[in-house]
Amino acid sequence: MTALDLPRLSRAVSPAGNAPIRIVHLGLGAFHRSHQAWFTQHAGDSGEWGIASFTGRRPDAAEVLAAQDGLFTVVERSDSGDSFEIVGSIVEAVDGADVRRLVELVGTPQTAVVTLTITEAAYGLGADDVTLLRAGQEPKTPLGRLVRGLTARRDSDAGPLAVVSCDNLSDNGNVARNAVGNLAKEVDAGLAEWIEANVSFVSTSVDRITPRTTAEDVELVASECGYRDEAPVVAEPFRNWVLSGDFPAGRPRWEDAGAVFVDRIEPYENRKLWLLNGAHSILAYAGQLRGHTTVAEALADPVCSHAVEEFWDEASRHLAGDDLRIPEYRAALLDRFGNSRIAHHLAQIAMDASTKLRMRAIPVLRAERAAGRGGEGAARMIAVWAAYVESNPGLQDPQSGAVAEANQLSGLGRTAALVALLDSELARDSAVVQLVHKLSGEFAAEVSAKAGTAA
Ligand code: CS2
Repeated sequence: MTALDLPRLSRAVSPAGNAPIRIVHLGLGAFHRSHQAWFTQHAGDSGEWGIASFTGRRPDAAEVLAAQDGLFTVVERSDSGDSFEIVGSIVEAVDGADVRRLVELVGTPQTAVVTLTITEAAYGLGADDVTLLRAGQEPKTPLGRLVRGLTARRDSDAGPLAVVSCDNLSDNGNVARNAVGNLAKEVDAGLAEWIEANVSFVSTSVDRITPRTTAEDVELVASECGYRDEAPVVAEPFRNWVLSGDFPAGRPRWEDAGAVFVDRIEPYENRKLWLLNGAHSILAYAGQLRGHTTVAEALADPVCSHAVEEFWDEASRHLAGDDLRIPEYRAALLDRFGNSRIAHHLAQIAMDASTKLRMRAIPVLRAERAAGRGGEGAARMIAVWAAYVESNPGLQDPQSGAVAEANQLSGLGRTAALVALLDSELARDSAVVQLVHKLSGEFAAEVSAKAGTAA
């Protein structure tokens, strides 16, 4: 019997999930499924909370999921083995281009929460959408589409709701508030006022390492579970969700699944963005330059792990509060990154550097310099990116044009132009530019020496 003879996962195979839609999600991808969908399934009142999840640029993920009634398998992958669970909290999977359906759902009082995983880069765009929204045409970006949905909600008097950003940005609730508010203001001042009064922007810190699903994972689910799932998602056992803000129309009891609600999110957010994501970015550029493919491989290389520890020492000085338990958090990260059964590809992490490093390197670099220190660890994160884009000029980035222009320059001018994409003030500080330049040159020289020895 081959996998094709097995029944396709659907409600005929598993009774999981058929809750009424009360959550709308923008950004249907693997992380949304291993995180928010998983937490919703594990809330004590999950039977009352179904998710309608919309894709971003392409319809594919919605088509595959819709063909299996929204159901998918979470493969929880630890060092010692895999466990499998069918998640049924996504009750409708929709092509993001179906703005009509989004408008309908956001416009109904039953919808209480809109969650977002639209990538860090998507909070900065929208100029084209202003024109489209003004002309009454269908917007193309997730936030433009959300603004259209919120217009419908105001017009139908459907009441307040919560928008929950689950992207790796510091202060993501406020970033979302400003991005949505500014877009709305350009289109309709009254709408911006309505949003200000009726939409609660919740800040969150989200965490679960979720590598891309492979053909082997699809095969594994078929052989272990006895059904065919074209869209399983693989994730580490660890998961974490810290939230701060109001839910004026209610929310699932995510705390039953381990989510934590706090008054001040900043320390948790910084801990995760700097220690986990910051280390990821160092490993992505330094690791690939040194010939590694996955996080676990890069971490096993002392040059890379030393750079991570050095950055962690710096970042930790600016993470105050005993409840953050930094030593334990760092030890847990080493375990999580070292999980060699999770093939987390460095190339996936390397993308969108200019947005990511602004959150991951710059705050630590600034804090170190304000304290009278050099900030070598944070500067090295920028330095390895600078070295990486020199040999990989095609790296996906929202500022790829500006990266290419910087690459036309040489020496300190090039380094300053790259730093300017992250922080214009620091780019004018010659000590910072010189430090990044020196570290970058040293790293590139070491890599080519290694390549020379290997040849
Ligand atoms: C990673 C994150 O791709 C990246 O930039 O650092 O996706 C990371 O794996 C998640 O934030 C983990 O929760």
